[in-house]
Amino acid sequence: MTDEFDDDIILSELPDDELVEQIFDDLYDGLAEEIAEGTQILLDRGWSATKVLEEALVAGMTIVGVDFRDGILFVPEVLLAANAMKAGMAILKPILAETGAKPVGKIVVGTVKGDIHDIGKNLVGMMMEGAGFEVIDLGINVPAETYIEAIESNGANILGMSALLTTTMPYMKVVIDTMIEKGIRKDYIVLVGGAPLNEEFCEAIGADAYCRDAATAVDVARELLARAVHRN
Ligand code: B1M
Repeated sequence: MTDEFDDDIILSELPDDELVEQIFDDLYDGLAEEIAEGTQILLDRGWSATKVLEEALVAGMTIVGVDFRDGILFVPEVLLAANAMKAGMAILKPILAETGAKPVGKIVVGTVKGDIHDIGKNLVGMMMEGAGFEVIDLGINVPAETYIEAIESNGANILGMSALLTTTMPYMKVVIDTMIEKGIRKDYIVLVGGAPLNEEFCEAIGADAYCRDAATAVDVARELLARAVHRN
């Protein structure tokens, strides 16, 4: 009888570099349990949550993205990879969101209408919580009215919008224009992010800042909030 488990890899026995390679493979194959296990092992070995996130999970997802673009992977496979990534993020979340301080500000986040990518937006939410912000997460496919209702009813200081598609990023301008029409644009800091965006786009749509990643979003939010407080 052949033992089908002969080839099983024991994640905890791999050195760090091989474990990270294995995490890339497991993410690619959408293996949520293995991703959760690998994430926990790296943390137990003293890796910081940010290091695990950047060097294992985000780096692995980048490989998935390249093969998705090149037509090697398709939507169902990428969805599995995204779910596996979320299993790792669920372990990191309490660590990234750990804070004893009272909220330094309130941010409403959401992925714009027409767009269902939420991994980057979720990361921004986690890092913001970790930095002491109160986060109101509106989820995906968010229309302008919902963003505006949420910032007003929650007394938020910041609106953070995410878009991953070149076809949905222009919707950010619709939201900002609606805020202008309502005369409330200047009452809020508007941050935008997502892989296809850049500084020029941010400027063109009238947002306050483009955040290339979640850590930048935290730094920029802190800085602009401090400036706004000093102005008032
Ligand atoms: Co999509 N997809 N996808 N997808 N997908 C991309 C974005 C794409 C670049 C893949 C590719 O071709 N290489 C491509 C877009 C091309 C383009 O527009 N130019 C694409 C496409 C085409 C599509 C579909 C149209 C495919 C189809 O159906 N034919 C479809 C669209 C669905 C829709 O939204 N209406 C689609 C669907 C999907 C899945 C559902 C399968 C899945 C999403 C699952 C989910 O999110 N729950 C998916 C995925 C996973 C991806 C890739 C592979 C990975 C995205 C991701 O999670 N990255 C992606 C390829 C890629 O980006 N490499 C791709 C990891 C994440 C941590 O990074 O989201 O960039 P990111 O977030 C970063 C920063 O950008 C920034 O901080 C984050 C953390 O550092 N940031 C912010 C993001 N939002 C921010 C907001 C802020 C601040 C910073 O506010 C303050």
